[in-house]
Amino acid sequence: MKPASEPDVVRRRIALFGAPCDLGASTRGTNMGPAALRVARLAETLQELGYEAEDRGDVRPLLPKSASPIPASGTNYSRAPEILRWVKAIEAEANQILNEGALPVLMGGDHSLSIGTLAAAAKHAEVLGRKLFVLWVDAHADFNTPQTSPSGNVHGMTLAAVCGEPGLELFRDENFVLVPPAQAFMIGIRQIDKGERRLLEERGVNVIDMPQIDETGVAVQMRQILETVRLENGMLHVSLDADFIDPSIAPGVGTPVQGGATYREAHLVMEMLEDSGLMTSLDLVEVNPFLDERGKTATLIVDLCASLFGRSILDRPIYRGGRVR
Ligand SMILES: [Mn+2]
Repeated sequence: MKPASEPDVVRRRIALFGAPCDLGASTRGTNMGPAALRVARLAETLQELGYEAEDRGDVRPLLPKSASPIPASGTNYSRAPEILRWVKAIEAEANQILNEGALPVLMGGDHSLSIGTLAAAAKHAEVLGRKLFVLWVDAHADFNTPQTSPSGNVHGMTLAAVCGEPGLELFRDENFVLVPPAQAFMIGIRQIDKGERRLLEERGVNVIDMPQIDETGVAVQMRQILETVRLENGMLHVSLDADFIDPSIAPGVGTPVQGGATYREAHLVMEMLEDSGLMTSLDLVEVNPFLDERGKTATLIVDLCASLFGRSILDRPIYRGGRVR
């Protein structure tokens, strides 16, 4: 048997799991996300593309070992201890899947849950002696802390939590492997809070905002990111927030922002990721079926996943960088 670090092995087996939790957001409804992605035939679509794709069902929040300290109430950050119970369950599941040599796909749920998959991916990369890179595909940077966030919503703090920002220690035990901010790339960003912007600059996070995509096209930006990861022999965690895509075609999200990725831009990002062979774990988050129009958003996410896992119009290389095989 080939070791788990062999990319071919990692890519051919996919394990999906759901986390029906919406506690990290102000708007309720992403707890129905896993169900919507299942109805939109996510697992079946991947199977039709030749993958051994297994749906392991939903995780349940883990009981805390000891009573967690309750953070200052008054904002939605008071939900953090309950979110932590979900994060722990997600981390355990993703860790198990990575150890089996499969590619974990989290079906969220709101974006706070990605703390769990990122914790598992960072730990796994460290064991393999490789760097973990993160591609945050989102309208928002999710780099707030309880100090900078106007709402206290944990789904806006995910990357800050895994990058080691103060104020989010609740989510990091002594074994937590941090993601260095310089290994985090963001694409599609068009809404950043004031304090968050300062933090992103200070920490050196690589932010590709929508104006940069307008100027150069998405391919130029993606090629640079993928080349960086490839030259470092990195692992790549992709976190796809449905609000990356323009709300005109992906209306089922709690925090829509105008001016998002078009249908073709979104597919091109996916096609280049597929062509690079670099992705080792994935989140599909923030699909809110309660706000959706006839399953449009879940269907689009599954359609994007088909591109992400190999469906192509013509079998021609699109990334034009080196490929991990
Ligand atoms: Mn997000």
